[in-house]
Order: sequence, then structure tokens, then C-alpha cells
Amino acid sequence: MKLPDTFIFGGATAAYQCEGESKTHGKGKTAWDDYLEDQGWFSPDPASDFYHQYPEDLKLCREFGINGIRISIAWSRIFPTGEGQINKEGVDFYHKMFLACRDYGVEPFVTLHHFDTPDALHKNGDFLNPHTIDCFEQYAKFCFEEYKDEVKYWFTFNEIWPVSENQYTTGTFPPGEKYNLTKTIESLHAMITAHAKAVIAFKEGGYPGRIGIIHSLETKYPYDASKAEDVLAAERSDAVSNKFLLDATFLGHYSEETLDHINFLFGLDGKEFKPNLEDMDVIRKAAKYNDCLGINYYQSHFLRAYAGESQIHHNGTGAKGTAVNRIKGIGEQVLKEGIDRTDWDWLIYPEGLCDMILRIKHDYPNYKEIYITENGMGYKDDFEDGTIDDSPRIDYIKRHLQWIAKAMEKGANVKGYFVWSLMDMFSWSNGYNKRYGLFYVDYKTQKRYPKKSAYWYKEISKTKEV
Ligand code: BGP
Repeated sequence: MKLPDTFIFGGATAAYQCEGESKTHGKGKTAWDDYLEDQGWFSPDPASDFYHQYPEDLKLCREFGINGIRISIAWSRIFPTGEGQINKEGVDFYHKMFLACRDYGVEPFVTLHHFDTPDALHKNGDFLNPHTIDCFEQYAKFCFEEYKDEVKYWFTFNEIWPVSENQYTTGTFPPGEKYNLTKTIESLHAMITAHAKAVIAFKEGGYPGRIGIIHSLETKYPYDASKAEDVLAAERSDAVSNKFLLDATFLGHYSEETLDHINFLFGLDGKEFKPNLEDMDVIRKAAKYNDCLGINYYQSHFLRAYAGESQIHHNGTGAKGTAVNRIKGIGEQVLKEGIDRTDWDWLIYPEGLCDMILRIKHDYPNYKEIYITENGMGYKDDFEDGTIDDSPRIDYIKRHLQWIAKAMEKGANVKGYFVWSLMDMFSWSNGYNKRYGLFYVDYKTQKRYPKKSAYWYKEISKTKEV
């Protein structure tokens, strides 16, 4: 199968995971700093030292046929407390980096929020406090104006669902709260409102370029499709994590089907889901303005009915077979015979990506264009004298690209693909032994080594054959 000549073969990064210098050069704290320090497991410094190494990384992109890079701006590098006073050194840093992207012929796709809310706002309720939504809108406006000559592709948020889910349901992101599904959903709604405000600001400001949002979309299947209760578990899991956000993004309202599931879940807590009308007006208005959708896809889930209390165990060490995910009112994620998984228990199911793309094409025909903004395989890479054979990763990426090509054959408009990740970097709740990069990073010397996958990616970016 052949991908179009104009297809972007990209690599993805995120500020907090790769930049390092997380508390220096005028940068303010993020929600993560105290949280990681309290845990004492991992430090975000120096990560992959992208703050200093970006010319090297961009040079590698050019050498290896990578013509797009996902970069996120660290909000607290620009506004150390999330609002008010600007850190000029941070503003200049991104100017220099975007200009370097031009020099190396690598198109920057820029995300405004990749999991790193400034700490001052986080401590005051994060996005559940409407003030954070206003600050995000101001920050977005600042970036659109400041970088309008350098950035053509903007994404507001990276993965609203995992942010909220991990903050309030799985407890693996700060503030580390568990099993609070209603709070999770309220946070989803707040962040989608912030997205909508930023999109409206972009369009009403008449800025050049395109804007969209990146959703993590994991396809949900019933474990046993002949059992009504498994079908319901899959539908409910989908409603919360996918449909809620896709409805808001592309329909501009929550569909009745979605609201039925959401109201059921709120009912379990004796609560009601009552978004205010002003937010709904903003969401409605923004729906017609999205230029593109980013899809992050790593895995699908198979759901079985589950009647007990919520139980979650996060497999953050790569001890295969230890993950548990059972949510009261939704269902239980289970393994499926014949489907392989990574050491971190992520099911490898590339068909699920094709199904998701075709579902969007069918259910939300105003999606305009899709970028697969993250896909890749966490792997314990072996480093032997500078050679890294990561054949399982090549197989993983290849199979996903093939299923993307199949979705395109069926008429889906997919414009590009970004491997997560460009180089190895810090993994939020798994530290440094879960590597994803095309380029191996020796964290002590910060030297980069192309893995076997980098050479393979170079070849397909040339031939476009997958
Ligand atoms: C996505 C995030 C990335 C990245 C990736 C891999 O959800 O957008 O930032 O971390 O997942 O996840 P992990 O590092 O947990 O394996």
C-alpha cells in the first residue's frame, strides 16, 4: 500500500517530557513538579534535554526523512504562574526553536497544553476552576499572536480524556485522586470549553493556519458481542472517553445517547450533570471552526460487564499481566485471546485505529482532516554498542500504518502520522525505562543513537510504501 506524496511522516514530542530545564530559565512550576518530588521516583530533569539539543534533534529529523514534528509549548515557560507576568526568555526560546524547524525543513505542529497546567492554577482547582479556562484562553491568544509567522498548525489540547481520567479516576496524574468519575466528566467538559474558547479566539482573530484538538481515541469492543451486558459496558466506556468529546468537538453539543450514559453515571453518585448554557453556546459556536482532528492511538479495549466497586492497578513498571481496570457503572477491561500486548499491558490492535477513523468519517462528517498525532510502542530497548534492534516496534508501526492506509482507501482524509516518540523521553507515570523513540537517548551523555526503526522509517518516508 502506498501513502500519498504529501503525507507527513512525523515524530512527536511534549515539552515536559523532553525539554528538561523544568525549573530554570524563568520557567514556573507545573502541576507535576511537587507531585513527582513527593513520589521521589522520577525527575523531569534533564529528560532528553531538548531545551539545548533541539538543533541536533531537528538535524536528525532532516537526515531521517521526518518532515513534521509535534512540539508543545510549556505554558509555565511563557506565563510562570499561568497568567499575568511573561517570561521573555521562554517566549524567545520557542521563537528560536520554530525558526530552527524552518531551517531544517521540519513543519512544527504545536500543542498548547500537553498535560502541564501551571502549578499556581492547578493548586486552585485546575480546569474545574473557571478562572483556569479564562487563563488558558489568554495564553492561547498570546501564542497565536506571538508565533503567527512561524506556526501554521495548532492544537489546543493533547488528550483531554487521559488528563481528566488520570487526575481523578486512576490517580496517576496530579492531584492523584481515585475513582471520582463525576469529577472526571466535569473536568472533560471544562477543558472542552477551554478548547472551544481558544478556537473561537483563533478564528475571530483571523490568524493564518489551521487549528484543532488532539483526542486519545481507544476503540471499545464488547468482550462477548452476544452478551447485552458486555455491549452496554463497551458503549458506556466509549461514551465517557470518546463520544462525549467527539460530540462536543464536532456536533457542538452532547447527543442524547451520550447524555443517557453520563446521567446514569452521575446518578450513581446522586448527582446531576448540568453544564451551563453559556459554555454550551461556546461549544456550539466552536464546532464549525475546527480545521483538523489529531488522533492519538495506542490500543483498543475489550469490555466485560462488572458489578463491583472500582478497582484500578496501574502497570507502570512493565510487569506484564499486572494491570487492572474495573470501573463501577462502566465495566472491566479484559484481555482477549489472540491479541498480543506490550509489557505494560497495552493491547496491540491496529484494526481498532481503522475502525475509529471510519467511525469518525461516518458519525462526524465535518471532521475535515485527521492527523494520527501519536502512535508507537513502549519497549525496553536493548542498547548494544550503539545498535538498537527494536524490530517489535517496527512491526507495530508498520501494521498501524497499513490500517491507516486501509481507512484512507475507504475515503478517510488522513494527512499525516507522528510516531510517539521522536526520541526517547520521560514517560509520565512510567519513568525512563519505557522507551518509545526512533532515536535512543543515553540520558547521561544526552547522545542520540538511531534505532533500527529510525532507518526503517527513513525508508518508508521515501517510498511511502507500507
Ligand atoms: C500519550 C501522551 C504522551 C505519551 C504517550 C505514552 O497519552 O500524550 O505524552 O506519554 O501517551 O504514554 P506513556 O508514557 O504513559 O507510556
